[in-house]
Amino acid sequence: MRIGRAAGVTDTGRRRLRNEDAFICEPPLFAVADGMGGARAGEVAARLAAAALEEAGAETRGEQGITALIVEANRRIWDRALADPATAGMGTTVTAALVDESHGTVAIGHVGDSRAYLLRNGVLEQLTTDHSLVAELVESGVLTPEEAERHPQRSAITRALGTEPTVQVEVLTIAGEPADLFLLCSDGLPTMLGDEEIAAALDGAERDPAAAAEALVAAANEQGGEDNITVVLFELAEGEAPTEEPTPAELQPVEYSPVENRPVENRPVENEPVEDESEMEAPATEASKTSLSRHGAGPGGRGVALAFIAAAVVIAAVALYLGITK
Ligand SMILES: [Mn+2]
Repeated sequence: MRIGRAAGVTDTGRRRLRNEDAFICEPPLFAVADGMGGARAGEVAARLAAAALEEAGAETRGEQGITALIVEANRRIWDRALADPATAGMGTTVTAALVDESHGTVAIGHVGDSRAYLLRNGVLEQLTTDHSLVAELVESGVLTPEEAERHPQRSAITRALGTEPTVQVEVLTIAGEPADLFLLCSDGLPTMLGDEEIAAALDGAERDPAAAAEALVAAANEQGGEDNITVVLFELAEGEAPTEEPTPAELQPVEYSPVENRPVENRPVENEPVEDESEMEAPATEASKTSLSRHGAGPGGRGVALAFIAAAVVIAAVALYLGITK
């Protein structure tokens, strides 16, 4: 499994003066944060959360990894609020997804009422449960989901990042399937659009994340745009995450071949056996997909030496086979 296309958009909406949402769209990490607090504290909280999450390293994985990131974000916002009275009481939601391409899983962590959805086989499913007053009232049977949507306290959340010294993160893991389309969003989207309208916008954009993100924001604004609107979309795709080790079949070190008329290839010749799982980890950014490889950036010396030996063996075998050795 690998990450396909991805896109993120944030918009102030039509009623708010400022945008207190923030997002991350840096494969394999995706997140939405919806800040709150007086003055500009909401913006500060959301951006602190995003900055903390962006420090995820290649070793950050799974539910434990996403939880650690969110707990650290909470600590930073809490510390800042203590140190700076102008931001006292600030907080933010966060909904983050961390894709593990080698295992084909998506770990999702969340706090507050930003959401994660999954569109699979044409069916849109809400993956997260809001940490909100109305969600709890629906859970306990006091409100119907329809009543919750119109409730005046529908934006009151019961859990936030940065408002307490510790935070309880809710996590879940999805086993990904090819063509899965994940959507992370702040409450400014579902407040304005029902699930059917969200699914329709995704279909209308033919599931292209960039087009779908724009379509969702436009649709939410058409319905009134009462809040900041942020959407992050990413798709999963068939195939392996790009790695730096070519398969033996791809190993054709022709530049040393005595055989003429073979096409020259610039393929990496590194063929070190994979021992360390971390070497399989491919940074899944667009940049890394379009760049040739990380050739030479890894534990290169031994790999290159082994590759040359492998190349010599292949050349000798080819030469013997073709009967052109002296
Ligand atoms: Mn909001």
